[in-house]
Amino acid sequence: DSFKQPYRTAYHFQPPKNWINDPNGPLSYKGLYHLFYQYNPKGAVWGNIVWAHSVSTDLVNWTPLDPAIFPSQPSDINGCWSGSATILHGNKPAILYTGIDPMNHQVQNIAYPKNLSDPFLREWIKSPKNPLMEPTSENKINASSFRDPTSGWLGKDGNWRIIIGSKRNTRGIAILYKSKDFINWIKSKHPLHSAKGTGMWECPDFFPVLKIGRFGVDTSLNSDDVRHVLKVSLDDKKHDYYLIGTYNDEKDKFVPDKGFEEENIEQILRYDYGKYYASKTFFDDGKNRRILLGWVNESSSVADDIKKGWSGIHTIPRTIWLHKSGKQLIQWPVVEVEKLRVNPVKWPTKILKGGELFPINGVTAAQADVEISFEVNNIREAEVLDKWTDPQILCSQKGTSVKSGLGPFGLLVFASKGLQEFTSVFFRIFIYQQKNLVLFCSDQSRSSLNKDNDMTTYGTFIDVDILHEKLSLRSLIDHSVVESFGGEGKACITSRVYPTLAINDKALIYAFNNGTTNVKITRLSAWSMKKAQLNGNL
Ligand code: DQQ
Repeated sequence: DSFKQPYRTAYHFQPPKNWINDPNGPLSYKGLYHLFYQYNPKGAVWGNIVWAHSVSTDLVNWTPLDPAIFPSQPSDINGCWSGSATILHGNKPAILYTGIDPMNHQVQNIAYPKNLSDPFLREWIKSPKNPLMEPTSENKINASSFRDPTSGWLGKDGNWRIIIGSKRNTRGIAILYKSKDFINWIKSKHPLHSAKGTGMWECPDFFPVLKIGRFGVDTSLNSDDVRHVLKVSLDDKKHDYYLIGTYNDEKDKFVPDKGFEEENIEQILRYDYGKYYASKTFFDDGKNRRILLGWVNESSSVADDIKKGWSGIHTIPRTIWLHKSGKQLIQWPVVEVEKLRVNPVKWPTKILKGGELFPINGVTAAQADVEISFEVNNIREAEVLDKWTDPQILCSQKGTSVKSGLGPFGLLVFASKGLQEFTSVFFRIFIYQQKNLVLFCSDQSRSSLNKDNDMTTYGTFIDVDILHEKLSLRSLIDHSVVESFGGEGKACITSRVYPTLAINDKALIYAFNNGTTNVKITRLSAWSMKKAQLNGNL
């Protein structure tokens, strides 16, 4: 089976077959995690969208259930698109989602569990009052740009609030609605936030993060102890961007510290600088953490997706919190994924000379978790960068084979024995305006001999002070996905690759340094990963 399907993942979420996209309505209820997701029951391309449903006790092993929400009313007869769950008073979950009506208008609907004593929440019933929110000539909402309601949060006035993604011309908008009872919704005159030139805001997410510490907090909390995060999935860019700021709950306005309109879009933070979209968080009250889920599309051709019969996976759920600088979020795979680690391989401190390549032996290289840390001296050897350049462009111009004083150094993953194929995840150090600047790249350009794949290089700058901090990299490697965390979770890059030679037990992992100056590996820990119990993958 793995011979015919070398790209199926062993521990990244995916159903047995067909198309999947956005994670929807994640929630924790009576000791179970619920994941819903956009799913086409009829094929490996987008269409016929329903909410498929899986449950888990640990966010790693998943049990499939029947689809929870599927077209059944006029208000969703042409599709059940993305939405979110809210836990209402009395521990009652409710789901708001976008339905596509007979006129192909986007409207918002509600569904409730039929039986609250079923921890699996198998059956969902829809309100006869649906749609609860719709575009009208009065509210002037664009009927093809009105979707993806967030989880609700309670204001101090006792009213629920949600936002819905939209646009007016090219201005992206988070439309705000308020309700006393979660059924009757009133559109606010002013959006929670908007920004010109950003296009349609899909799958918005809005939540508080503690100023200090790693714990998550309830979505309704607003106090001096928190900042707020607004995430939007920009349809035009196909990336998830986030802003950190203040939520003024009297004016119902979000004011970002650095907004889209003040900054160049390349300067706005992203959850992930690779292939990653339509993410959503939820508060896990059992473990006091905020969990982020995201969709990773294929990089293969549609013809190949149809041939393999599936398309789309989700990332390993990530715990997120605010970095102590207050300037960015930190993301780290949920600790539960470490239960899959077996057969650890550890190295003593090792000098990696310029031009050296060491195989990391003893792990199943196509299904592994690798953590490596570097110490860099001789900072003066770093290349000088004269003018600011888009880091993704810098990563593709200065790929794995381009030497500099300091870097590239990092990991080669999915490498074939003769290096005909490899994906490389690396760092390169520059001096820019008298300071060190760390570039973090994922280079897919040599990942496969099959050139029908999208092999775009990804990259970002990463805010690590290499004089005082270690420069770390963790990669979760899983058959056709590499999910990399640089600088202890300061930046993430997820990529999809489809090697033709470096598959299953033919794959290798190396630590490499293609710069001219030595770097020191201060830590190398690698594990083979067991298969998770995934849907249909038991
Ligand atoms: N996917 C859903 C939409 C959403 C988009 C449709 C984002 O609700 O805007 O499958 O990937």
